[in-house]
Amino acid sequence: MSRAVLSIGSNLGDRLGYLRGVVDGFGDRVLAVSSVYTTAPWGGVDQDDYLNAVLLVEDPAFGCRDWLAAGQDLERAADRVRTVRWGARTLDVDVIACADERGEVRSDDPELTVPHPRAHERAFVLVPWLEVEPAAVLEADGVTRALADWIAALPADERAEVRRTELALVGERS
Ligand code: A4P
Ligand code: MG
Repeated sequence: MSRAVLSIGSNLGDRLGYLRGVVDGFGDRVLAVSSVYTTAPWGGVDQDDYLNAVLLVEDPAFGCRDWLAAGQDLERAADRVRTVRWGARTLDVDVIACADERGEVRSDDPELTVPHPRAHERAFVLVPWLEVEPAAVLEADGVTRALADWIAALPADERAEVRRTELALVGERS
């Protein structure tokens, strides 16, 4: 059994369609889906704005690595081509945090590092995550803080560049 927080993002092609493909792909495993946010690119590469969202997912038969593998399958299905680190992509699925029967998993394995080492610096992860799990906490560099406190610690302009949209990944789709 495991339960994970997934960050999904797209800034190339049918951005909304790729994000919906993740929700459809995970199907019954999806516990909660945030709003869709339009976000300025993070990481210093000149590229178009992203659409980002966060999913909470759970599966009785999955371990944490299964979320990474399933996310990578969905990235491939979205014709993702790996080029520049932090550069434009049709779909990115990142495992932000994962818990199994024994509790929160911590791993510094380069194949799957959880909690995600840069999540606490990324308003495009924290803001949608807060929406679906307001009581969540995140550990980074040995410090555990509530999501709202990590968000408050970010530069105001980075918070302002994460804007909620009326686009929906589930339910009524326009
Ligand atoms: N990997 C290790 N830990 C994890 C994890 N927790 N989740 C490994 C996902 N993957 C993890 O990833 C490289 C390797 O990371 C994989 O082999 C995996 O085993 P990748 O997806 O191949 O490469 P990448 O995504 O280009 O690099 P990276 O460092 O994962 O980039 P990020 O951190 O995903 O950043 N700006 C906005 N506004 N919105 C975005 O969504 N995304 C990025 C990508 C940059 N800027 C962005 C956004
Ligand atoms: Mg990635």
